[in-house]
Amino acid sequence: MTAKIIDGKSLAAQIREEVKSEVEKLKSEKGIVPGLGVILVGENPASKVYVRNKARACEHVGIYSETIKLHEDISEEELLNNVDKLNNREDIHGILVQLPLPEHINSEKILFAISPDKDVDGFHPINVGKLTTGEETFYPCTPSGIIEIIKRQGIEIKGKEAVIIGRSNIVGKPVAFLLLHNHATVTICHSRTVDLPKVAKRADILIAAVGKPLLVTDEYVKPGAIVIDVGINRIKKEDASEELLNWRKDAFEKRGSTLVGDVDFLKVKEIAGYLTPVPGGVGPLTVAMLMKNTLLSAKRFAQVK
Ligand code: L34
Repeated sequence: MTAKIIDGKSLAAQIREEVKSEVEKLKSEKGIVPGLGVILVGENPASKVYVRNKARACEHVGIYSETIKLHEDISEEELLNNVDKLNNREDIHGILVQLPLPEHINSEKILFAISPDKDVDGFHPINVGKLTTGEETFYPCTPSGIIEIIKRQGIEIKGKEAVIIGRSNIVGKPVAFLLLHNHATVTICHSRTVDLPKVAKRADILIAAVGKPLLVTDEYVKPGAIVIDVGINRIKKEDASEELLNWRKDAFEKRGSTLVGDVDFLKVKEIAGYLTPVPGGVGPLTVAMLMKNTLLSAKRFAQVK
């Protein structure tokens, strides 16, 4: 069996088109343009790419966006001031502070300072609480992107065995709740899980979100399962295997490195039913779901259903 490779870019483009037409409607009917404020601290090259992708997507769907670039050495207090300014602006409906933040800053403190009504990342404890009880709120973008990927393959989640590898607050835990609300039987695995391959192999829906390059091999995968790869790991040429060097020849020649997921793509595609690639899988969905959340926030402020 060879897996269907899921094209995250085209799914994201579909979602963007849906958001775009709703944004146009909100503009023409209510005169409201959704606005997103993104705060980027420091010079992390991956964060810069992701934030640029978010700004581009906003432009595409007609959302106003502002990226506030702050110096690596900024104090916690100054960063909080910047968050507060966005909290108080009427033209900004969504606020996002790109993670990771520099070591000297308490990320929790910053995320908790974002108004829960503008928290399009869904990281504020009020919104985390609502997610766990199943109330409508902003759901974190990567987890809700994963649910969209599964549903848009025409796969029913109800009654399925879902196994998540990774228990982070950003992906593992929230995606577990979303799958549970969709009536999957959910298992969360982590570094202390005994016999991980055996547990993973139970899954009809397997989600890898640990940040360990190529961890999930064919031994972890039940034939026909849908495998969602959330990991984004940059591998330098000197650390790459012979197989990877051949497979990603172009990337290594151009940049001296390549991106791989937590899933050993070449092995797993021979056994899975569906598989997301890295790049071009979950990443673009994360950005698309942010557009959806920002639109939702603007509609809420305008009290539009
Ligand atoms: N606050 N911080 C906050 N919210 C988030 O939702 C994120 N995340 C994660 C990191 N920090 C965050 C993102 O935005 C991961 N993430 C993210 C966003 C976009 C992409 C990947 C991760 C993305 O566009 N990926 C593309 C291109 C990858 C590349 O060329 O480097 C892809 O095809 O995977």
